[in-house]
Amino acid sequence: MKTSLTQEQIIRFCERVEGAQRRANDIAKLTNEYPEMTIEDGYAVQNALRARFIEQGEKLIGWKAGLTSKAKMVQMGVDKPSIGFLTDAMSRPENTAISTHDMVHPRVECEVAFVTKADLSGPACTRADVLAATDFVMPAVEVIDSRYENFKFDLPSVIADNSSSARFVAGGRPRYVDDIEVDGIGVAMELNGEIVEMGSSAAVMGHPADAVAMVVNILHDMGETLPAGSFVMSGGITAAVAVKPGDNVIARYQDLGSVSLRFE
Ligand code: 0L1
Ligand code: MG
Repeated sequence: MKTSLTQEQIIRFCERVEGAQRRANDIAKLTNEYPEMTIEDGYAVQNALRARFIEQGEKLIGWKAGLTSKAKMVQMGVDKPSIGFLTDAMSRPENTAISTHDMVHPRVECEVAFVTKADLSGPACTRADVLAATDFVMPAVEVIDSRYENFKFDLPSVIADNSSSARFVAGGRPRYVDDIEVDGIGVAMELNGEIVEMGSSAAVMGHPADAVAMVVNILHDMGETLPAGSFVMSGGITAAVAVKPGDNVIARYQDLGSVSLRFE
């Protein structure tokens, strides 16, 4: 990928984003300082962040597609999806309390996650390739947390902030893709016992496997592939919902069971 940022600028922005993530403090979006920042520049900062986390001992376990539904794009005022990396440190077990103190302004969203059994590579990865390489799908709730002031950003800035990745909880009932309609999974999100969001997995780019193919094709542009055994979240089906200490969230999925989280 061709970047307009120098290596020194990439490191400086990476350190700023890492500091905001580690200290859970908000920062101005990077394009305030560098309005010419491109999507490729955003990925250069994200890649530097990934290298730093791995150097610090975190393990890359997969990827996420972000901003893949109309509801999410409208909510965040952007017109294109993005990707972000996932490490073991972001994973939380079901039914344990998730602290909000180490996040700026967390929100939750319901997603379909894919676990792969074969390597996938671009540049022309398709829905069929993804489905053939999928071991199983399972429900997941992503806890996103933009480190930008007031959750306001543009695409290059949010990509640099690892597409707002923070935590995720996978659970429910894993299913083989041949046994269900992956693009017809109804979902309802309950917050403290009240349904606050409903949707269908078709809202994710028409079919969640298309979002995974997009991840693979963006990885190709960065000279990378998706290895077998990866965990990939395909993107929020509905708009994201803000959470605070004391909140209980249950995401109920047609055919895939449910995922529960609580915040403290
Ligand atoms: O997972 C997502 O869709 C989040 C992507 C980044 C945008 C946001 O923070 O809402
Ligand atoms: Mg998401």
